[in-house]
Amino acid sequence: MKDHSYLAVAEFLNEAEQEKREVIRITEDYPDLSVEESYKIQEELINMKVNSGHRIIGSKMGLTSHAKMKQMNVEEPLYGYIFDYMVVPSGGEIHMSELIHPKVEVEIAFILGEDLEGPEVTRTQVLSATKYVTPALEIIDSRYKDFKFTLPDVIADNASSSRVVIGNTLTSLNSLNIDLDLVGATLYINGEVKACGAGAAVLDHPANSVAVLANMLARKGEKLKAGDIILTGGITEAIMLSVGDTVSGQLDQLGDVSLTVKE
Ligand code: OOG
Ligand code: MG
Repeated sequence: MKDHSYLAVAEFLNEAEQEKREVIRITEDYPDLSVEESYKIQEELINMKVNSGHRIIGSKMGLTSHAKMKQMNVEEPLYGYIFDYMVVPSGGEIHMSELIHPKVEVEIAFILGEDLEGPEVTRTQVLSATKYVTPALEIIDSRYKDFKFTLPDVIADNASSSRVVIGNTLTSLNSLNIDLDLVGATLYINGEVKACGAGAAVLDHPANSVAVLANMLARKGEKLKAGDIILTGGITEAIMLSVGDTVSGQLDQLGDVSLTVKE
């Protein structure tokens, strides 16, 4: 792909999000698109959002659990960015009319108290730099037709990021009685259990996900900063949402997080 095409592809994906319309995969037109090139498209997309007045509040890892990798048929983790306009308060609403074909995931989010700079960040360093952990629901809304993509497609599309609900309870790690890999997570929709798992599903321990992120960001000279919110990735497969759904994510010792789907 030629350098000037990165911007054009980023514009195409940004418009798809704004117009709430699914589009064909970019690898249909660029079958040789590499992971490195797809992050360049993502960078253009992120700059475009920043230039239009949106603020980055954190980042996310995706495809960090086998359940997610299997569901999406992609075997490698990726990262993306979370913006202020994506945040919904716990107990709040998302609107189907603003989205394409949203799915929900239950995740463990980290809030950093110190910067983390790769390339050799370890799980132990992540844990000592972490101020709080909190339950989160991530609403992913791939801009691609039928929610189908390859790794470069989904990287360019800012890892399907769409909405994020952060729990109201912030827990410091030293007040937990169990390690985060043993934290059970259950996703309820309309009172029914739709998926469940444990923190260990995420790269053996959710803190590993933050370490991998810090180390990936180091490749382009970026670091994770104190105050950043980091979503570590869906513990279970993602579940399709419909108008009228009430969603609740419950995590051992971390508390609950919920949302309602409106028209
Ligand atoms: C890509 C984003 C995956 C996660 O938590 O694994 C993700 C997708 O499945 O659309 O956010
Ligand atoms: Mg996710």
